[in-house]
Order: sequence, then structure tokens, then C-alpha cells
Amino acid sequence: MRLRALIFDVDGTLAETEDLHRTAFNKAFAESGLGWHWNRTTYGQLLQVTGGKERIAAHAARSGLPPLPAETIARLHSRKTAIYGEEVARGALGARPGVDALIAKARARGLRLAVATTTSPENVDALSLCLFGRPGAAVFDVIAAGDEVAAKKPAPDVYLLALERLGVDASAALAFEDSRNGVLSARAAGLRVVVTPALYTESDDFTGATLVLPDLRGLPADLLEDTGRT
Ligand code: XBP
Ligand code: MG
Repeated sequence: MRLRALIFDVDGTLAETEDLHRTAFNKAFAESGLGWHWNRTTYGQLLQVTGGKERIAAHAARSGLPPLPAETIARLHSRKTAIYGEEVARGALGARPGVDALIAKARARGLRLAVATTTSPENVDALSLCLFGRPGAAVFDVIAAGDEVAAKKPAPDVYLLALERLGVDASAALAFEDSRNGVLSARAAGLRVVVTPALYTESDDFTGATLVLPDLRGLPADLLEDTGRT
């Protein structure tokens, strides 16, 4: 069967964004007077919880603190998103090696492109402008993001939403991920997954991945030809 679409995770896959997310969380916590600070070790553990709002709630629970009201979490997270967006707009990030070339090659072959991410649509837009000089909708045919689905990764929901919007069957698409939760999500949606581990996910278990590569420069050309399925 001919391959028809590529579906990209965002954080860790298109760019090494997580440390900027981490520092944006810390700035929002400092401004709010909460007194929280997530170092890299703490953040690495918290990344098992997908979604920033969910991560804030998990930290309170893990620290034995009373649960934060939903409005407080929403306010903190919205401030964190604004800080992250300002940093990204300053050009703080670059695409991971091979990302630009793969997107160009896929376009040249008539493949459709999508995003399936746990982060918010505004973060996808900010990152897309920074990495590619164009908003998300100008680079990707479909963006499935964050709170658009009931259950975030590792649930399949966001990949299923991307496939539905693409109008493509899972057997005719290929996913790109950097984390175990991402692989579980894509696999549960019936997709094959290529993994390029990122700074925070190097030690993840990528069982189920079709291929694990240091970066996308090494993607075998035949993976873009057909799906290997009949
Ligand atoms: C990564 C995530 C996100 C980011 C922060 O998702 O789990 O929560 O860490 O973004 P993916 P938000 O790799 O699937 O893109 O604070 O906007 O959730
Ligand atoms: Mg990721």
C-alpha cells in the first residue's frame, strides 16, 4: 500500500523544546509566589505525565500538597504558555537535524503532513513560526493538539483525531515520536512509529517502534515509498 501521510509529534521530535517548557513553568511558578522549582531530574520524572496542566496537578500530589483548584492550575498554565511563546518567538529553538529535509521531501512526494501533540495549538504555531518561518497551518495539513481530545498520550486519541482529519487509514501513515508515551499512543492508534529519542527520553523503552534513529537524517528512503503492508 502506498504511504499517504506523515504524522509528527512536536515536543522532542520537531525540536528539543522540553527544557524551554521547564524554564517557562519555573518562571510562572516564581511569578505566582508558589515557590516551586523543577530541576532537570524532577522534570524528567514529571514528563511521564503528559500535558502541562496534568503535570502541575501531579507535582502537587507527589509533594503531598493539597490539590490545587482547577482555576489556579489553568491560570499558572496559561501564564507558562505565554512565557514559552515569548521565548520561542525570540528564536530560542531550532529544528532537530533532518526535520526540514524530511518535510520538504514528503511534500515533494505528495504526502500529507499532520501534527499529533499533547501541547496546545498556540505552542505549535509559535514553534512552527520559529522553526519554519510559517504558522502551523501553512506547514501541516492537520493539527491535532492538547485539549482537543479527552485523553492525552499514551492514549491513542490524538493520533486517531489526526487520522480522522487527514482522512487516511492508520495503515497508510507513519508516525514520528521521541518518547515511550508517544510510541504507545501511536501504536494504540494502529500506526507504525519511527523514534528519534530526545534529551529527556534517551532512556525510554521504545518497544513497538518500527525504527529508532539518533535523528531524522538517517531515515531510510524506502520508508517513504510504501507502507510494506498489502
Ligand atoms: C509533550 C508534553 C507537553 C509539553 C508541555 O507533548 O507532554 O505537555 O511537555 O506542553 P508531545 P504543555 O511530545 O506529545 O508534543 O504545557 O502545553 O502541555
Ligand atoms: Mg514528544
